[in-house]
Amino acid sequence: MRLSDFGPDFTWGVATAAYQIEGSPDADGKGPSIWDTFTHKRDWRGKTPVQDGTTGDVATDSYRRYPQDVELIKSLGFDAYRFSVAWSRIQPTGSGKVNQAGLDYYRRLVDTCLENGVEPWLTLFHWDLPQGLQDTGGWTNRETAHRFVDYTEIMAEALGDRVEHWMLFNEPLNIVISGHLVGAFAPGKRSFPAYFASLHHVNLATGWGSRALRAALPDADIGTTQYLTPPIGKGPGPLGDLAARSADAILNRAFVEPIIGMGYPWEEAGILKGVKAYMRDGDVEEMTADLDFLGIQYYTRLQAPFLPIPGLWTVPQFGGGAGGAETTSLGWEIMPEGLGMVIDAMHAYGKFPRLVVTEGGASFDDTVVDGRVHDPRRIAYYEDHIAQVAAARLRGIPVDGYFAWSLLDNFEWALGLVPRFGLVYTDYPTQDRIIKDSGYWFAEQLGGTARP
Ligand code: IFM
Repeated sequence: MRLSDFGPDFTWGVATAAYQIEGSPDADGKGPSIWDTFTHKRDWRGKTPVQDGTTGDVATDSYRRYPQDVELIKSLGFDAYRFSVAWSRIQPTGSGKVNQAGLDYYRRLVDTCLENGVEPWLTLFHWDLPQGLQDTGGWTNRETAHRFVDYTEIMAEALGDRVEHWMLFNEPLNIVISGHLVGAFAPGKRSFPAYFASLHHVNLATGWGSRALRAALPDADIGTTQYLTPPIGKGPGPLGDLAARSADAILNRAFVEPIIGMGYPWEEAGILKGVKAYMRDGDVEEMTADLDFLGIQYYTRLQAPFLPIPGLWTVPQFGGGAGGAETTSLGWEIMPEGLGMVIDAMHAYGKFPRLVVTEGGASFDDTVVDGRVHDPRRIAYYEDHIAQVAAARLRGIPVDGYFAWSLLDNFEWALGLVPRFGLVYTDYPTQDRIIKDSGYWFAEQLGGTARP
């Protein structure tokens, strides 16, 4: 299989997110986000919630180095760049007055992409909620969904003339479960009420935001992205099946089904009935989004040591490879066929006109040797996962894009700077970018100019 076999209408892109790459946390009037607050928190032992104690204060310094990054994308042969906007650069407290300097930054970034023949794919929300909104409850407050609509309208008005592809949310699962139930991500909440409320309000914001975008930009290509996993229960026989079904309801269906008009799957996971306390009449219709595509983000399957009692459930784990399967440096099982499974599952709803793989990638312990980074396992990872996309297309499923996570090594949230997901190695002390073999692999196939 060659990447060119996918034909000229298939989009090949790379993805990043604002907090993971930009740095410059208070440049040009930016307000603090919940990730600025979270990464600077200390517990009584002086420990931060980030494993290696780092923050996104500098990250890959892309707020200042974006021209170089866009040139890199072009040299690797990609035709699209998926990035996110830091809401608190646009509205420093999350509501009210617009910060023109913040808007200007994204306008410059978009223009630089267009000048380089790279199509901008803009994600409105990739987890960095303005702290000002967190101070009034964040996603546990229904008002935040209204503020998201205001922000969406501001962005549509500012960049709608030059950005065609829009995504509302990045992986609501991580906002809701990692951020409000497990507490491993900002805002670090650990409560069932926070989980239920944030789940519902993010789903509501997806419906409202999609219609606001459509009204402002009738010709735009509108999507949203979901973290998806083919959960496979650990228990034996029927108990394992029960665990798998409840995991599927909690991890996948609770995020996908509300936005396609199906409401919450509480018949499979009774615990989800907790959402009812936050629902108002008509919300099932309100959550239903007007989408052109669903963005699929797939990395691994989550192991589900779920208690096999409907409604009772423990936190899913990133498991080591089952039966000795290969894992990435984070211990995530490498299971390419899982991508085919989630593509099939999303297609089976019959509700998404198109599917796009908006993220896929792997962290390995890359090192620089004589100026080169040899990462054959990442190349194999991409080959095997992209083969799943090719197979899905042969089954007649309209998957028409693939975005590699990530352009360059960056700040991996609660794991800090240690994990390396990039096609390009970031040497943090110097901020030098070194193209890895996987980057050259894409460049060679996509007609990019980069060569070792
Ligand atoms: O780095 C993240 C990204 O922000 C969202 N999707 C998963 C990636 C790897 O963990």
